[in-house]
Amino acid sequence: HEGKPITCQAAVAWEPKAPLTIEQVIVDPPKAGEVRVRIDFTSICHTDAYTLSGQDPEGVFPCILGHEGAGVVESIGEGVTSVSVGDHVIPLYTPECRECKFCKSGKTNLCQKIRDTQGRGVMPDGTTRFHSAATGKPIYHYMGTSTFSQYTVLPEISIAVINKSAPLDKICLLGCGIPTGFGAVTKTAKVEEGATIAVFGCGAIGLSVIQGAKYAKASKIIAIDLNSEKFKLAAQFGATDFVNPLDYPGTPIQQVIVDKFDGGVDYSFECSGGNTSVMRSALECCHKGWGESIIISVAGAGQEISTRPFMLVTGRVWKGSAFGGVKGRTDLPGFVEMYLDGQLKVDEFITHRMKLDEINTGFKLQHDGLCIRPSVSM
Ligand code: AHE
Ligand code: ZN
Ligand code: ZN
Repeated sequence: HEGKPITCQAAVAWEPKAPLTIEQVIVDPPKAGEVRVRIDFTSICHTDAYTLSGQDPEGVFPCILGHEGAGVVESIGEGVTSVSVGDHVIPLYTPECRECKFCKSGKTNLCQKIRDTQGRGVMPDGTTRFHSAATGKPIYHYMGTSTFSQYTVLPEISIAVINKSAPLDKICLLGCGIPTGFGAVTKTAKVEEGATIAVFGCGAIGLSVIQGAKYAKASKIIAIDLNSEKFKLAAQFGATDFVNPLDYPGTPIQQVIVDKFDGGVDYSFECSGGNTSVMRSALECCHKGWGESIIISVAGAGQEISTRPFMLVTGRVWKGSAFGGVKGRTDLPGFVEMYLDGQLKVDEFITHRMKLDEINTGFKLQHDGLCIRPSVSM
């Protein structure tokens, strides 16, 4: 059947640093291999703010941001077989084509099938499905997802089909933050029972790391943050020890961790929101001979990390992780089941609720230390 364009509301980022404007956009029907999804809920991740700030070298404007959402399939394009109308879905900014060199390697979740076009804000055929209703001007996609629109179009390989009984206002968070932290522990680091871990930053990603470390039965989970108010939530998620670097003026935090915790941790996770000196501390607080540090957060264009090579020569390992090493179509339905079985905290991340037309408030709240994630109703 031939689909028609849909006119709906979206939050449009016309230029870097400017507030998003809520306006009518036209969303074209899905072409071959594509799916149009009605987004019911979205959240906001720091990466949306990062791109809006102008720091993202891949940022293209005007665009519709948003990559942590959930919704229902409205229509499918020609040749789509793995997704049906009415399916409940989570958009994937890391697709899973199952046929590219990366997907077949068994070593990474970083499918590269459509990475080029996704990074340029267009669909795999090089065109956009979004236009301004007022002027007809094309609007670019973002991270292949653009969840700040009531309807969005995604490649079939960028969709995880999930259990229909899961509440979309909650599990929209499984689009980025929760799997990113949890997977960094269980898939990237493969933390084993009894290991000690340190988490730098107790935002949504840090809390997910803590949750993953508890799940993996780590023996010590050290939460590190400059805002001690965050330790209460960190404790609820399973952190066992708490360190505020402000309590140790003049001593590098890596030294504090090495001294206090028997030579350092087995694994550290950097969830600082892109601070490269924290990345260095996270590496250097690892135990000599075997400690591994996982970089999770995104640093701005031109930023670099450094350490003394001696740190690596003497057995520490520096790694990174995107979307927690999670293969979205294969693994995300399982995260939803874990949540439904009461084995994965999700509700506890939601500190605020708002409507799409209040989304700029959601961005402002990110600077409030006690906002973890908003659930935004479309
Ligand atoms: N365009 C950015 C890329 C930033 C980046 O590294 N993004 C992460 C996801 S952040 C989720 O909140 C990622 O998955 N990267 C893998 C990839 O292929 O981009 C920049 O800085 O250039
Ligand atoms: Zn994100
Ligand atoms: Zn692939």
